[in-house]
Amino acid sequence: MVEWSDSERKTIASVWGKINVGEIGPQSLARLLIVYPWTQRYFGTFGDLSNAAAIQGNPKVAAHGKTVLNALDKAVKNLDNIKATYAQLSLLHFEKLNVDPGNFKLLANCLTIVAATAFGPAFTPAVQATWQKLLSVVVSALSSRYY
Ligand code: HEG
Repeated sequence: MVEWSDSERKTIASVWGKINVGEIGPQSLARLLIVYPWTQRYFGTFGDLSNAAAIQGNPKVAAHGKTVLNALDKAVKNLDNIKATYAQLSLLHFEKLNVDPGNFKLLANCLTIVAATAFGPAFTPAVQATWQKLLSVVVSALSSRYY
């Protein structure tokens, strides 16, 4: 069971309140597909992913990036129950989508870099520590139903 201090809870609420889901989501997914191009294999129906500009301008990438970030809202709202919150989503990624769970970590890295760029100096080491703790709990929950 993950423990959250009052200060971590406050940091998460404050950071999440300032996140623009429509920007951070699309940018993070685009970054994943550009920096780790083998992740493109899961998005065969998304159309043109042939270069960085195509990925960044692809409306399906943008829409799905938003979907992913909206799903993170559930973690923020259920900090004490993240594993159960993502049980079904974990099963879906395993059984139906066949996503290698190592990719969750890669997306978490991209989310951190995009958030750091958006927040600038406000993304202090303490904020980064809490943000990455949240993402590691999410990654672990999304991997938890793989068998
Ligand atoms: Mg996944 C669908 C969330 C990482 C590939 N992803 C979805 C959906 C959600 C979601 C909410 C829609 C589920 C539904 O239709 O019921 N994904 C989600 C989160 C994270 C994540 C929260 C990590 C933080 N996903 C992820 C990664 C990959 C991936 C790393 C592959 C590299 N997701 C994926 C694919 C789909 C979803 C291929 C189906 C997309 C579609 O066909 O529209």
